[in-house]
Amino acid sequence: MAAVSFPAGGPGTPVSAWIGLGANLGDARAALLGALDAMARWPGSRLLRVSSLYRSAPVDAGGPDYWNAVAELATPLAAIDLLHALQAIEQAAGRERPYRNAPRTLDLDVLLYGDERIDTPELTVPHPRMGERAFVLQPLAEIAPGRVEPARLAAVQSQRIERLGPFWP
Ligand code: PH2
Ligand code: MG
Ligand code: MG
Repeated sequence: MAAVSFPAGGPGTPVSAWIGLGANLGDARAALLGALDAMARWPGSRLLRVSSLYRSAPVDAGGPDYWNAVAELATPLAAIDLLHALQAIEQAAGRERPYRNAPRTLDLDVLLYGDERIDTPELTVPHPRMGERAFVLQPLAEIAPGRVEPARLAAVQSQRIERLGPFWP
């Protein structure tokens, strides 16, 4: 049976989820802002913190530089419902998936969901590659330093990333 992912307090209890935002096609900054705006409007959910906006070199991917950020969302959604709601925002932003790690108008990843570990065919949390990516670790460390091991951050220092400054609200 598929693992369920209700927060520790039971269904409907808000849990802090950390969402990775990225885009490198079209107006990436506008796409990230639009996604934050959409999440902030979900009934019962609240954006608690949003990192600065970062510009980063593509990692394991081609195409133009990415715009990246990380947001902390308090949400009553179960993890799988959160994933589906994020996918709906990606779709509305014109997301296409021609091949793995293709340039994209918008990518929204569940990085962390409280302290839960989730391993299903559709969703793995913590995000399996987040520990190797400066474009995740640096913005995450900015808003949730306790969730990033300093050694991990040090290990990705060679990846090019530039902090552009605050962009939300
Ligand atoms: N996302 C990827 C692959 N590579 N590189 C950067 N800099 N930023 C991303 O958001 C990113 C990436 C797959 O989701
Ligand atoms: Mg991604
Ligand atoms: Mg994704």
